[in-house]
Amino acid sequence: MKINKKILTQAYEIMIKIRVIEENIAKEFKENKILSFLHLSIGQEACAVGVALGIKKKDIFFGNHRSHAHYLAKNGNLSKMIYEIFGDKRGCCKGFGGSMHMLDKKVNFLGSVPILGSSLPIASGIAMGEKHLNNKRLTTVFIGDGSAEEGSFYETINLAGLYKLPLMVVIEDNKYAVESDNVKRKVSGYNLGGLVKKGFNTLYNRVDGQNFTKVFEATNQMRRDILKKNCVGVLHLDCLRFAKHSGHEISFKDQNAKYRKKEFLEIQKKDPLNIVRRDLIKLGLKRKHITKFENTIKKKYNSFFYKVFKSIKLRKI
Ligand SMILES: Cc1ncc(C[n+]2csc(CCOP(=O)(O)OP(=O)(O)O)c2C)c(N)n1
Ligand SMILES: [Mg+2]
Repeated sequence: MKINKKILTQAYEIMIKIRVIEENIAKEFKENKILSFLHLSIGQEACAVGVALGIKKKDIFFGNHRSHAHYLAKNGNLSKMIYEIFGDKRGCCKGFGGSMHMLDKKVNFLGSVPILGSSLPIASGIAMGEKHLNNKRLTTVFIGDGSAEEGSFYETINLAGLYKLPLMVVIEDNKYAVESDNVKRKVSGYNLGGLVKKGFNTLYNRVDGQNFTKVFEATNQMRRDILKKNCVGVLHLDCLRFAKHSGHEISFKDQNAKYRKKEFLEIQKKDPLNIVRRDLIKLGLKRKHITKFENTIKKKYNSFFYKVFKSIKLRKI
């Protein structure tokens, strides 16, 4: 499916929603209002939204430790996510899970699992069930580049490939596992695409994860190929996390991120929201209308967040 104004505007709204909600969550984390760890998706919104809009509503999602964007992109219940993060019993997991354990069956978001790599076999099991029920549903599982180094990744694409399961593994490659970069972690010449494509004879595509349109189109194509050819697919998205690995720090100043100082200035130039804005202009939307739209959406989700937040009775430690 080709991109059009309607899809791009919808994507822009969801991406702004994720950004605004996470910025507010970050503010409250700084004030010690959240008892669990916090991994923000800020900077990586185009991956979650591009994949979510590129599949079908009936398809299934699994997330990881950094899944606010996956949950919201799949249209998970926003108030229940906010309640969950703050440990309120009205949360999507009754407040027991927090930021890293979210689930919303109504929208087929079957869970975020923070133990790296562990969602892969769970997602394969679900994909096997779907195949036997002949539901023509795709199961998508998001992992990071660090998690793609876990044995479970290779076991999964082998076994799911053997059983021809309708499974798409999305790798959000932000180049870091905590503060350890790709180069330090891998043998020289490590070629993930080659391993997946040639080594495991698996469908593989690598695109710019900062660009919503590219992610959307690649997802759409991969979904069709997986269901038509009865095979597993790996979608490799190059992306940039603006936030610190864990915690509330988003800006360069706050972050004091020595491990990627030079790179961070470049990162800011690839804001996925700006890329969608630019594409909307290319499709003929007027700048002043886009600005008005942005302000309306920001206001809407800022007030939504604080309405829900104010109703929460925070737990005492
Ligand atoms: C099995 C396991 N080992 C270690 C951790 C601690 N841990 C949480 S996130 C993370 C880094 C993950 O990196 P990556 O998969 O690239 O995802 P990103 O955080 O970059 O999104 C680590 C080591 C964990 N959750 N599970
Ligand atoms: Mg990573």
